[in-house]
Amino acid sequence: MSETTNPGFTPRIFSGIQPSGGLTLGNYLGALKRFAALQGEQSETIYCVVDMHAITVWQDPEALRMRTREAAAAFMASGVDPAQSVLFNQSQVTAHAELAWLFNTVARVGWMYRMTQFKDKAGKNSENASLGLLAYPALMAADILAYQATAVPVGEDQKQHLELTRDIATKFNHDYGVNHFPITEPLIEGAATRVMSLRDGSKKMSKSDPSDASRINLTDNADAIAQKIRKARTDADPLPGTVEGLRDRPEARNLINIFAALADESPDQVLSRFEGQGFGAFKPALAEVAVAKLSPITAKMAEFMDDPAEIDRILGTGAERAAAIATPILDRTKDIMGLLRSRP
Ligand code: AQP
Repeated sequence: MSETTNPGFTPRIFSGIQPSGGLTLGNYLGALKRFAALQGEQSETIYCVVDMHAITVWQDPEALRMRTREAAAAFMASGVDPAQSVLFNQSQVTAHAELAWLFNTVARVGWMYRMTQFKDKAGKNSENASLGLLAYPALMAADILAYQATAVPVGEDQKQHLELTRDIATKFNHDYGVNHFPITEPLIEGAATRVMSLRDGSKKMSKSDPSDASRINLTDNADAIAQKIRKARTDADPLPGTVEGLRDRPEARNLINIFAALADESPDQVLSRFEGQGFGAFKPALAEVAVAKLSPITAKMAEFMDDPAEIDRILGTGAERAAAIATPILDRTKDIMGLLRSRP
């Protein structure tokens, strides 16, 4: 797909996750699970713990370092192999910040104010939000375009930011009369591209939601997973036979989608098995499949976390490899823009 959309560009996949809290089932199904699946296909895969995005909202420094390692552990426990993919944390490759500045001069202020994530996170007091929170999508565009990535696997919530990345690439190419940046394709696939909160079917499951009961963390043990699913908000009706019957039942639809994504089935296949049954029967089955899929990941994450020095080494080596790809692309961007480079 990316070859036809972006002729002349090496097929390359980039994606990242913020270490702004412990990772959730939403991060797993919307992103991590697919990162591993995309390895070894025709494209190069580059995966990043985006710690500079996390600091757009205040983070405790020691906790941020620990969560950066924990996110890297989650990537590897989900099947990302640092020998096959480039795995690193964003702040170790300075090209991201430099390119983000260049993109701050290309992107328009109005584009940033339209981003729903900014509106949600800044809330009513947006004047008091960090400037970084507003400019976040320019850094995200830099993350992607520093590698001239042709495709980005993400959850549904990141679609608007991806469109802005495409707008920045288009405007840059147009303003400077070049074909320097590809028009990156979003890869939003699977039954659970938008996992919702277990407490409110209209809100996405999020690592920074104040309610721990709203999400399943990748570090939760089997009892915690089963308890959160037992307490998940639902309705009193039995399950229908097809997804059309879930149209006005967001909480029920969410649990069916989660089951389908975990079991690698379609939502209709899941419903055909549970048609006519209530949540008293469905929830224990969901808890079982969730524990079966997530427990091995949780256990592997803990093993990686037993050796933080090794995680640091892997991220450092990954950063070297990432910088080797990004630096020439950044240099060429500076040349195109007329920024003098004469440092030996
Ligand atoms: N609920 C979700 N369903 C499907 N995919 C999701 N992703 C996040 N939440 C869900 C996907 O995970 C990747 C990494 O996201 P992120 O951590 O960079 O930022 P986010 O989307 O803002 O995630 P959170 O958990 O909501 O973080 P906080 O609470 O810090 O804002 C992305 O591909 C995203 O689509």
